[in-house]
Amino acid sequence: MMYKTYEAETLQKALLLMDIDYGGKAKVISYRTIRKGGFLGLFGKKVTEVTCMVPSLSPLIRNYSNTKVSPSIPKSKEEDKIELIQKEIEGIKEYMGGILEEKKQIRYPGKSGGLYNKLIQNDIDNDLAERLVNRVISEVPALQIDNREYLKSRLSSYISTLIKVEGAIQLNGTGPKIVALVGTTGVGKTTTLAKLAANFAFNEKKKVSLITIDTYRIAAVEQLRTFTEIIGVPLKVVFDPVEFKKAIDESLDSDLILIDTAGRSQRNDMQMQELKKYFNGSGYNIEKYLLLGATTKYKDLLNIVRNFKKISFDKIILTKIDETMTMGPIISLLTKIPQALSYITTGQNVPEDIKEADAYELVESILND
Ligand SMILES: Nc1nc2c(ncn2[C@@H]2O[C@H](COP(=O)(O)OP(=O)(O)OP(=O)(O)O)[C@@H](O)[C@H]2O)c(=O)[nH]1
Ligand SMILES: [Mg+2]
Repeated sequence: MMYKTYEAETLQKALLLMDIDYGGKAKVISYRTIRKGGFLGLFGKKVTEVTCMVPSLSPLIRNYSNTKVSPSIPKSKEEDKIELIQKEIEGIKEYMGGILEEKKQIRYPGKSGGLYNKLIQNDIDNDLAERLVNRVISEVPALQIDNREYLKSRLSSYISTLIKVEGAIQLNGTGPKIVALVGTTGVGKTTTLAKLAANFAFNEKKKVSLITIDTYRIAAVEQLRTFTEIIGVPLKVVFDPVEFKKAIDESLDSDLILIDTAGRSQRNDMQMQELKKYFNGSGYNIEKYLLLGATTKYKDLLNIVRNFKKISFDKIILTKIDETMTMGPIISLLTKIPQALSYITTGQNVPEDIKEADAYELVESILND
């Protein structure tokens, strides 16, 4: 017998992972829910850790498990058949890949086919990838068509002209800057707000005030209250648009007023109207930052943006880039909208996991080998 630990967002998922590997042969010894990342135990991601006792070699170990199969276990007929089918599928894939490759070589001369592939591998929208590569081909001198570095630099500067990237929140100098974070549930609004508050208060030595209109979950409000007490920043919790306006009125001596909002489902029109009432009813000029998760699919990003247009957001913050390898979906989106990307969040740690967006870095992340 050996001990093994499984980690997942929920107990159910952790048990499922265990079951996939050991199919009922494992015995749970203990489990606990912990927070990873965050700030002094606040804002971290909840994960469940299950420790179990497992047989030293499981008869149920499958190919998709990370555990290695011992070569000494004899294969059954079924396993032989599966192996044969897998080999056939691999053969078909290779054949189809060859045909596609040949087609692309014809469509994209020289090294431009390779760059097109790179864009597609990084989940750049197909139409956009074609448009970008065709544009590069049309402008590149014939002698340079086999020069990958040259093509790459042309492509990189072309993409950079299509996307808008701006740096940090610009304070007004006179009077407070008012910034609200909006977005779908769980995208990272409160965590990002905490990062911004701590950075402006400590690094920039600015007077920061926080207002939250997310009063749906008591635990979330309490977490924010504890955080603001630790960093010495005032927090106002408001329940309606009248209180909201009053809270801003009372914070006008701040350099920066940060507003946390409740997660909005991208399909719920009522929630969007409610948010609008708060913002428009206040009479103040509020800069609205829409948070988008880096792991969100391109189509979903388009839908979220379409819905949040109703509150006419001003800028984008991209969250959780540490959870994905590809920046294609967000770059594709940024070529389609007028709003600029301002920050990128890179993890759960408050306040360090946030940085100003950089167009060059963003484009390089999809073109680099
Ligand atoms: N990996 C990673 N996790 C993050 C990042 N930002 C936030 N999170 C995690 O995402 C989860 C949700 O974050 P919140 O800040 O509560 O999200 P929210 O948008 O305020 O959620 P609601 O208020 O419920 O709508 C938490 O577990 C955070 O630790 C990030 O940049 N990377
Ligand atoms: Mg929140």
